[in-house]
Amino acid sequence: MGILDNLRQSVIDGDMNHTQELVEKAIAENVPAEQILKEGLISAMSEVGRMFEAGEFFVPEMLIAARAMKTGLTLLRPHLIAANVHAIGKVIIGTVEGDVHDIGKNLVGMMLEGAGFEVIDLGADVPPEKYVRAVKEHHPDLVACSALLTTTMLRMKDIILSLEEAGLRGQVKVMVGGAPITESYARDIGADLYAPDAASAASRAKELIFELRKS
Ligand code: B1M
Repeated sequence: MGILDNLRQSVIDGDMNHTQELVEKAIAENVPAEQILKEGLISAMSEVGRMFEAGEFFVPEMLIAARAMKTGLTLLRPHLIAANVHAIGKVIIGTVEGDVHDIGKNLVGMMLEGAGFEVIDLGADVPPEKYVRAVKEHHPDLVACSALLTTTMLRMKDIILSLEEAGLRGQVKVMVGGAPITESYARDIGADLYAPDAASAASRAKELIFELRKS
């Protein structure tokens, strides 16, 4: 097996130390940063997403793999910047106001990073004005909102309304998710995208971005 196959497997196995060693080795051997990203880290996370959807992986395994991926990405990031490698899109993510649950949101953020997105994490308990400010500052392609409570899921609609009021709604797509959210709720509040879990959040966001780039 080549170094990138080993790297891919170490991320799938969630072996942070080995991932770190292999990224360092690949950089030292002058493997292009973009190739390390695509064939090592992104390829691993898309396999992790597939395994999760197939019921072969559960949340803990996915979290551990995502952490290994993040370690590798942190080491690789300066080399990607130096090589002028761009992310496939930019996402602002947060858990809505009044809600402190952030484990699912963090996992969604990590899977999006693993799919090649730049992710700006606003944290938890994020009021609509903070999303609006972040959209003005960072110009993302996607605003991703997570909610875990039936009481706080209502705040998602406020975020969409605030983006409309600020004249920003046409510039960004909105993705919503979290345990109480359904496809029909997402449609009712005017969101563009819904995903039931972190793996599909990454794959659906990627599909949407490719559709947008085509049109
Ligand atoms: Co809370 N809590 N909690 N809690 N808590 C739930 C959500 C609850 C279902 C437990 C229960 O009663 N059975 C219940 C909600 C009931 C309801 O509204 N229907 C509940 C409650 C009531 C509360 C409090 C009100 C309790 C109290 O104080 N009386 C309180 C609220 C605090 C607040 O937010 N203001 C509270 C507090 C907490 C803790 C702080 C103790 C802790 C959170 C710690 C943290 O996140 N840092 C906590 C926890 C851990 C849970 C449970 C046990 C686990 C949540 C979790 O992390 N799951 C939860 C019960 C449960 O879910 N079994 C519960 C793992 C995580 C990976 O899954 O977040 O669902 P999840 O994310 C998934 C998908 O939903 C999806 O992808 C993820 C991974 O595949 N997803 C997205 C999530 N966001 C997405 C965004 C997307 C797309 C997909 O696109 C943008």
